[in-house]
Order: sequence, then structure tokens, then C-alpha cells
Amino acid sequence: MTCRTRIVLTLVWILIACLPAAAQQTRMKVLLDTDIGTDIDDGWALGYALKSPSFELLGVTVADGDTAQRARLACKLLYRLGRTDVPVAVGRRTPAVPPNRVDYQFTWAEDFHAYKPIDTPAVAFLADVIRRHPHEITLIAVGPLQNLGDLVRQHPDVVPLVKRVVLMSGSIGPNAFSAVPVPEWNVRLAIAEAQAVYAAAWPVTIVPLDSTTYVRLEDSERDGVRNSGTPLGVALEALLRLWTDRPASRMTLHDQLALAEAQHPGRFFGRCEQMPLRVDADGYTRVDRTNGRPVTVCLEPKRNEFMAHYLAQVTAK
Ligand SMILES: [Ca+2]
Repeated sequence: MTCRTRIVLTLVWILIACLPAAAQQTRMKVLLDTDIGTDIDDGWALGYALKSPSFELLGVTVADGDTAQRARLACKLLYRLGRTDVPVAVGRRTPAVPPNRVDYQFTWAEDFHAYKPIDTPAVAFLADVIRRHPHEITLIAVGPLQNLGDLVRQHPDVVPLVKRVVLMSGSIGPNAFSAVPVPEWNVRLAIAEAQAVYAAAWPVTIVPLDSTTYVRLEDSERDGVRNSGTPLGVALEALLRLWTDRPASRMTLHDQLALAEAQHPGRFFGRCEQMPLRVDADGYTRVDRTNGRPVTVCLEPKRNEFMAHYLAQVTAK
């Protein structure tokens, strides 16, 4: 072996040895706030977040309704994937809407105790992580905004320390289910908190119903996840079966689209436009050129491009 060959081989070895460390350094620090357990997209979004090579998931916080049950579900999914390095923090409990709602996904984890949420409440946990990583955290919320609203009101000092806020939230124009804007679920269930989040001085991006309602899971795509044979594929299929209330039920990938936007800003949308938005007292996200704050709104989803990316990550070994 010549001296030059030896030098080249040494350089290649150093490069290979350094690659994982470099990838580690460039991963995006993420906190995910979720109402896992009601609609099915949250569980399938948490799995996506865990599989994403671009995310360093620093914690999961749980919002809305029976937050202890939701947290148990998140804990079991993390445990099944061997990810008990990710803490789960419980948000304040709120009344169920509607009051007699039954969330069958809870049964998947109701006797699960092997991995428990941390004692620190969700809002204190969020504030602590953001202070420890100033200007580095991407805060993603895919449920009603009790936790983020409380964070803004109780810890206003952390607002300028957040790098980016990405929400599955809002309804600006027509969507696949409605010809006119509607008070979107995540806004409607915590209107005062949504007002605080939209009005806060941090950079907000929303993925509204205008986009998400056009992205539904086809049966062949569901089969692909189930047949992947991974612990995640098995868990997601189990949750999907518990959620399905009739044969025609199909998942709309609301929350996953927000996570995709967080990973790759703008890549999966034809148009991302800044609009002055204000949440009104009835839960509408209004364009208001006088009193609105600038929010980036992601429109015209590139359905097939997004799904290819999503399914590749979720089915990865
Ligand atoms: Ca959700």
C-alpha cells in the first residue's frame, strides 16, 4: 500500500466516523404537543416524529380532555419503539367535548405502566426545555392549544427564545369538507389560548384545513404500513382499528402534514403565504389587516410527494 493510498484511506475512515456525529449536530430540536387518542392522526404523527432523521425529539406534551389517558398512550408508543429517552409531560385536564365522547384508542394503553410521564407539568416542562436551548427549539402543536396558550401567558419570557412554532391549526378559505371557513377543532376547543398563541411575538406557521383535508390515507398505503412488520407498523394498525368506527372511515393526515412542514419548510406545499391573522371569539382564524399578526399559511399540499416521504419514514426499519 502506497503512502498516498494510506492517507486517502485514513481520510475516508475519518469522514465515515464523523458522519453520524455531524448528522446528530444538525438535527432539529423539537417539542411536540399533541392530543393523541381522539383522532387517529396524532399517533401516526408521533410515530413519524420518532422516525424522522431530521428531528431530535426532546419531549412530548399532552393537551386537551383526559390528558392522563392521552399521556399513557404516548408513553406506550414510545416504550414499544424503545424510545423511553423521550419524556412525556401531562397538560391540565379539561372537559371532554362533547361530554360523552368515547376514545377507544385509550383501551390500547389503559393497563400500561412500564413507562410513565414525568412529574413536571407540561407547561413548566416546555418553559424549561426552551430556556435550556434558546433560539433552537421548533415547537410543534397538533392539538387544542391549552399548553401553548398557558406557556405564553405564564412564561412570556420564553416566547422570544423559540425558533419556530408550527401548528396544525386554522381554516382560512374553502376546504375539502366545507365550502366556507369553519372554526377549526384545535382553535375551537381552546379559543382564548389560540388567541394568545397567534398574537404572541414568535414566528408562527400554520397548516390549516385548507390543506390537510385533501390528504387522506389510501387502503394500499395503510397496507404498506401494516406489512412493514415493524413495531411501529403493528402499533399504528392497532390504533387505527380502534379508531375506525365504520368501514368507510379513512384517516386524514392533518397532523402529519404539520410535522412535514416543520421538517422541510415549504417543500410539501405549492404556496406558503404570510397573512395577518387573528383568532376571533368564535374560533375563526380571520385575515385582519388592522389587528392580525403575520402568520405563514401553508396551502396547496403536494399530496403524493408528501405521502412518499411520510410512508418511507414510517415504514423504515
Ligand atoms: Ca391532533
